[in-house]
Amino acid sequence: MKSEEKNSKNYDPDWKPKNAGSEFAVKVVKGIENSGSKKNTNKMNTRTADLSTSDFVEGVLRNDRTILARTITLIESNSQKHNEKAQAVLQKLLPKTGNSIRVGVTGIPGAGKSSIIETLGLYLLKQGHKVAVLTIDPSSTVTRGSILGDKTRMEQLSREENCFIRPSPSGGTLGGVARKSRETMLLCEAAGYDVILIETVGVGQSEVTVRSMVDFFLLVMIAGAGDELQGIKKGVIELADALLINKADSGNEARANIAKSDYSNALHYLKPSTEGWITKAHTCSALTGNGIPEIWTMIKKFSEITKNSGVFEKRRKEQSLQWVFGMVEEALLQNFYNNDDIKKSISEIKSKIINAEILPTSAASMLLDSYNKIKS
Ligand SMILES: Nc1nc2c(ncn2[C@@H]2O[C@H](COP(=O)(O)OP(=O)(O)O)[C@@H](O)[C@H]2O)c(=O)[nH]1
Ligand SMILES: [Mg+2]
Repeated sequence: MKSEEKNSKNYDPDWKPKNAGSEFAVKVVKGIENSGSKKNTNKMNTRTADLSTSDFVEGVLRNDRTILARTITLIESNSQKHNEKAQAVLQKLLPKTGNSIRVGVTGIPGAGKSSIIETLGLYLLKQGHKVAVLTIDPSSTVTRGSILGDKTRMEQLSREENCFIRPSPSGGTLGGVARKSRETMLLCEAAGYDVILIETVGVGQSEVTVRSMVDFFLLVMIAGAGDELQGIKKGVIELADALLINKADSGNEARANIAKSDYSNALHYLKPSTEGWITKAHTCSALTGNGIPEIWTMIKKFSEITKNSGVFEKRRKEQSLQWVFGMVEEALLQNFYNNDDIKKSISEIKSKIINAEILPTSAASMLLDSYNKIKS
């Protein structure tokens, strides 16, 4: 792997099947990581330096997969120089974005998210769609692109010419990971992918983040495991547009149906995630494919209903605003907490707060006052 990486700009992803030949279409372009290795950064510089903004733009528009992957690497870079170029590319591509249905898939590890994406993805390709699969995993700072630690699940899908799979960007906060994924989503749309599937790891905040970037949100569950065991909170169920009880196969069908009716009952008392749409529970099997075409029928129906009512467009607009202010908040917080004077004040004030020598409100005022002084 090492020498292969050295000699080629692209390398095969971890999940490439052992005996796959040239029909294996997916390549991964090495991204910028928090590995501390200068070598990587230099490599990135030489690789991107020879491409102009219009090279990137035109490459993405004609769905040149290598250029698309390189453009994603460019937006994932943390360097200021790359960032400016990335923004210029995105700005030019903006009119070509938005023409897709964006679907988020969440659920605990092992529920079958990747398997469902693979079965659904293959089905969609047969229907003539072009499918991009992204993953969001804020914890994958060093794994360099294994899909949420599961290397085998999308073997078939990753061989397909009309499918583009991009693992979670590495490094940084959830906000940083989400920004990169949002921009990657736009690039994929500009390249003509009309279904974007985003897999998330269920680690609290990431579901909320993915909900804020998709049109339709699927929650994958398994029968027989209690809610607590599945780490599924009421709040997460309320984010979902559909609940999928997966693995309804191999003698597990009856339990899946019981879970389905349990959740259906519970859903009556919860607020639906999308205005004008009733969230329902369904069973499916990624293994046999049962219930998978129905997921797509449901998503199409959802799209039709929400587009007619204006809810679809309204949500996308709100998401854009949320995105902007989310980035502002993230930048402000970083600016505050990374400031040396503030760091010093915080460490001084901490013990006073803990020992109840000072009121929390006064402590907050003091910190903000000193921040305002630094800024003025
Ligand atoms: N029997 C059965 N097993 C499944 C099904 N879907 C996934 N699995 C298995 O469950 C495990 C976890 O699946 P995976 O897709 O990696 O889950 P993820 O962590 O949610 O992405 C794997 O061993 C799959 O083969 C299904 O529909 N039926
Ligand atoms: Mg997975």
